[in-house]
Amino acid sequence: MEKQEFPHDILKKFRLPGPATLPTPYGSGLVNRSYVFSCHTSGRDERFLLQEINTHVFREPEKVMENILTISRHIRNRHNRKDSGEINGHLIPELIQATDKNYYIRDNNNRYWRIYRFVENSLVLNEITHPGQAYEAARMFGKFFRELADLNPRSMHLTIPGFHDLSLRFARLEEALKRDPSGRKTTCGEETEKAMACRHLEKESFTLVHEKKLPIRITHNDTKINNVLLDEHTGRGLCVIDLDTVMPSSVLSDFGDMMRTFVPSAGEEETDTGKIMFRLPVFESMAGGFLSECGKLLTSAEKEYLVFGGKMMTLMQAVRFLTDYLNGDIYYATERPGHNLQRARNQLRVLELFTENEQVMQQLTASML
Ligand code: GN1
Ligand code: MG
Repeated sequence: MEKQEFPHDILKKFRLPGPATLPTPYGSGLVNRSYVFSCHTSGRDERFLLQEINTHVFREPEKVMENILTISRHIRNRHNRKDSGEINGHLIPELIQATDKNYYIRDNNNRYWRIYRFVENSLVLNEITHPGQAYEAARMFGKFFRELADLNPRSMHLTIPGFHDLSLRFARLEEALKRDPSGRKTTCGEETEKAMACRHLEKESFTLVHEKKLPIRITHNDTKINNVLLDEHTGRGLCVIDLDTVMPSSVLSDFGDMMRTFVPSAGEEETDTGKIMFRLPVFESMAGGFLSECGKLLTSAEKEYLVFGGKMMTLMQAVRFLTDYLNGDIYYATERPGHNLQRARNQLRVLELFTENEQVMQQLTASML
């Protein structure tokens, strides 16, 4: 992402409660850019999160915002009906309305902005250090999944077509290898070979989709550990964030991305693959937390393929990082040469660990259902 100057007048286009401070960069997302600022109102400061939507990734930002509003309204209506005060009433963060009544603005340079109310007293983890965190975080994603289970997937836009389609991701990798636009193909032979050796997973996932074995649900599609907020004092789940990719997919997307980011002892930025260990207790807590909320809802095929989902999502992420490396780092934010290749290596190692430990995970999930 190229650096652009920050437009100072955009805050005026939102219905904020008072004069705002200058937004400063915040967070570590690989796609959107975020800033935090505060407003002074009734003798205290309230914080907000300003985000610029990456329109290179989200080609139709209006549809992304429509999806977020659809699920926000659905969740709010459900809560009003049941009067469930759980999780302090907010499972997802609150959007601030713009003066034109939309919940985003488009500035003069065609850049899209939105503002969320900041979730205070919250903690973002980049890595799980304790199984209890895995339980709580996964419970939140399970709750999110359950809350959306009675909303028609057809009411949602497919904002990134083929987002979790492993066949499409492999096709893009092959295209990048063929074009080799940055002349890097010879530097990633081993990683390419490793990824290609796992293509049986692609065939399996193709069959799953093709034979419609798994129901289409509304899923989060980015259930990384740092996309859930925990209460900084109690450690209880507070809020699910990063709702841009909420769209129709299968449960494999959400269970799989949790498994990919929760279970390894080191995160996707770890450069020393020797430090990545498989953590069964974390897997157990994660699966327990997720299933405690939505286990009853899942079909037997969904349950059977949960662990496969973890392998599929990890391979997909390896393929995506590798493809971006070959393409010259145009999708993911990178900080150094070879960054995406290192990430791909990391993910390939995680996949190896998952394959080695597949049976025990499968037994564990079966015993929970
Ligand atoms: C991106 O925006 P962020 O950093 O949460 C990506 C995910 C990947 C993830 C890898 C829209 O998520 O799909 O899993 O990076 N989001 C998009 O860390 O491509
Ligand atoms: Mg994201």
